[in-house]
Amino acid sequence: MVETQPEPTRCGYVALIGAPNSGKSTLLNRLIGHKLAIVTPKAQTTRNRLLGIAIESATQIIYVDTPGIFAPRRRLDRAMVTAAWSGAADADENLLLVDAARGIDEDTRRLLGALRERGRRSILALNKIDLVRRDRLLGLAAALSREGRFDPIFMISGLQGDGVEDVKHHLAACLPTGPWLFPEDQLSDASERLIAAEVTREQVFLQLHQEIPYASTVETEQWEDRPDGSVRLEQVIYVQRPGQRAIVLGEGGKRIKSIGARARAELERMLDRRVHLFLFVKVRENWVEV
Ligand SMILES: Nc1nc2c(ncn2[C@@H]2O[C@H](COP(=O)(O)OP(=O)(O)OP(=O)(O)O)[C@@H](O)[C@H]2O)c(=O)[nH]1
Ligand SMILES: [Mg+2]
Repeated sequence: MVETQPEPTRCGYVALIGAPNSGKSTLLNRLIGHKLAIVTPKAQTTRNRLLGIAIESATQIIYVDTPGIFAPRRRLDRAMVTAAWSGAADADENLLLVDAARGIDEDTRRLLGALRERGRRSILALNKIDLVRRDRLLGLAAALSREGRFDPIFMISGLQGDGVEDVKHHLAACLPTGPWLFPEDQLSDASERLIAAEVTREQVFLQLHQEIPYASTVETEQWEDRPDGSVRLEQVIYVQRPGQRAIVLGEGGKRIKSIGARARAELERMLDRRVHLFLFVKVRENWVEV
């Protein structure tokens, strides 16, 4: 009789790093198979580290979505860059995303320099391949190989899913053996309250422009599970100045209604239950600088 040994479990952290807007949060959602992280066409959408946890055969893969790494100016920016680098330093593997349509821009160049200084090997994913021709991809992969230690190199579309399974299989095989660190059914370290606030912040990013998205934060202040199965949420959108409050409200409250309607629809989809959403806009000066 042959006794089969169960496959040893594996577990590890994989930091998604890259320039702002390179597609880290889109890829995180694709890897997890759920919408966890908010995604917008604007740079610097992600502000904090967010874990997305997935099981791939015997491996628990803990992905770390990070804010895009860029040259910090304001204090909030510096905190975001610190969050991004600390995510990368603690991780077992770094997965560098490069927007293949944009190529090696200034942000990516700075990031390549910083990775070289740290002397770390990274996995490279050329992302958004749905937007570029194959010959250009090969040229870009060759150029990046000269700039750092990348192994292996994947060509993916986080949005459409191409190549993402290959990334998962690679990670499942290469993370260290060891026990799983989170319960099997846990998807994230973020609370439902935080994710709900992020959904509203996503709408602020999508529906408002110029400085408003960067001058806003959203907090879920009340979360009430109702006996009929629905949930009642009160959230506050904090801005820095009274003029910004007026813009978020919009003429006759039109803008805030539209933000609330979209956020509510998205929350109902994510939570799979009815949502009553109450939004308030308050001025909290200088939150960026505290
Ligand atoms: N065409 C295409 N667009 C993509 C792909 N991945 C992401 N995007 C788009 O790129 C934009 C930025 O995506 P995000 O996932 O928010 O990028 P990010 O790297 O998390 O950005 P920050 O959090 O701001 O650093 C969004 O408009 C996405 O829809 C892709 O594979 N193909
Ligand atoms: Mg992001």
